[in-house]
Amino acid sequence: MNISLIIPAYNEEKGLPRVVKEYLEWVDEIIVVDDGSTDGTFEVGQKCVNEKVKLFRHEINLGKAAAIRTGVKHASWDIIIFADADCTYPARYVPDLIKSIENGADLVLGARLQSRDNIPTLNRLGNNIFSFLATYISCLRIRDSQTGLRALKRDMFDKLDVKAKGLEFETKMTVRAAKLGYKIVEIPIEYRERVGKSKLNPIKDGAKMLTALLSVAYYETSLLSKMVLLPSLIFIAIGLVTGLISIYEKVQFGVISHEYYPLFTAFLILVGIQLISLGLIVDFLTKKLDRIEERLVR
Ligand SMILES: Nc1nc2c(ncn2[C@@H]2O[C@H](COP(=O)(O)OP(=O)(O)OP(=O)(O)O)[C@@H](O)[C@H]2O)c(=O)[nH]1
Ligand SMILES: [Mg+2]
Repeated sequence: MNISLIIPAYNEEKGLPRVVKEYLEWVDEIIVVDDGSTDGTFEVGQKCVNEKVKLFRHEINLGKAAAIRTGVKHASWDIIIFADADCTYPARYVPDLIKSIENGADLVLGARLQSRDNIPTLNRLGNNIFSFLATYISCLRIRDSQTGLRALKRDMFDKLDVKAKGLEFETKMTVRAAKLGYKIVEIPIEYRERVGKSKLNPIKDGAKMLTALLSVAYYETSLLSKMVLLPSLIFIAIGLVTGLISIYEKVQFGVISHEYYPLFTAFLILVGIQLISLGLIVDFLTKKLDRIEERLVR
C-alpha cells in the first residue's frame, strides 16, 4: 500500500526539515503545506523538495484544518497519514498505523501514552478531559482524542467531512468518526518534546474544542434523555436558589423566613440527582442500541 504523509506547517522552520528527513524512508510521498508562515518555513521547505517531497503554500494563514485539506487534495495515494511539523511524533510508528488500516481500521490514532510529560501540563489536563468526553459521547474507549499523528484512507477523510478551522480539527474528527460508527484503533506512541514554539493557545483553542464537543454531545443525546435531563437541571437550579436564600437569611438575620425552604432544597436536589442518573442510563442504553443497530445495518 502506498502512503502519502501530510505535514501542515505554520512557523516551523526548525522542526520541518527534521520531520521530512525522518519520515522520508517510511512513506512514499510527503506533502508539506506551509500555511502563510512568517518565518523561514517556506524557504526550508523548498530545500526539502524532491521527487518524493512536494510543497504547497497558502499566501495567508488559513488554519491547520485548511492546510490538511490542501494536503489531502494533492495527495497521490490512497492511504493518508497526518503528522505535525514540530518533531513530536516519531516516524517509526508508520508501519503499525498501516498494519491497523490493513486489518480493517477506519481511523488509526497514534495515542500519546508514553512520555506524556512532554505535553505541557495545561494541554495534558485538557487532553484528559476531552478524551473522557469523547469516550462518553462515542461509547468507545478513546485515550487521546487530539493526537496529530493519525492514519486513514482518503475516502474516509471525504466521508467524515470535518467542519473545523484550527486545532479543534483533530478532536472533531475523532468524535465524528466514533459517532458514525467507524472502527477507531489507538496505537500507543512516544511523544517527544517539541522543537520550536507552540501554536496551541490552551484557552482559545481549548474553548473551541469544548464548544465542539458540547454541541456534539447535545445533538447526540437522545430526545428521551434530554426530556429527563433538562427538568432535572431545572429542579437542581431551583433547589440551589432556595438553599442559598435559606443560608443567607440564617447567616444575616439568624432566622429563616420560609422555614420549609431547606426541606424543599433537599427534596429538589435529591430528585434532580435521581433524574440525572436515570437520564444518563437511558442515554447510555440508547447509544449502545444505536451502535448495535449500525453494526447490523453495515
Ligand atoms: N497549517 C497550519 N498549521 C498549524 C497552524 N497552527 C498550528 N499548526 C501546525 O499544527 C501542528 C500542531 O500545532 P502545535 O503548535 O504543535 O500544537 P500541539 O501539538 O497541540 O501543542 P504542543 O504540544 O505545544 O506542540 C504543528 O505542525 C503546527 O505547525 C496553522 O494555523 N496552520
Ligand atoms: Mg505539537
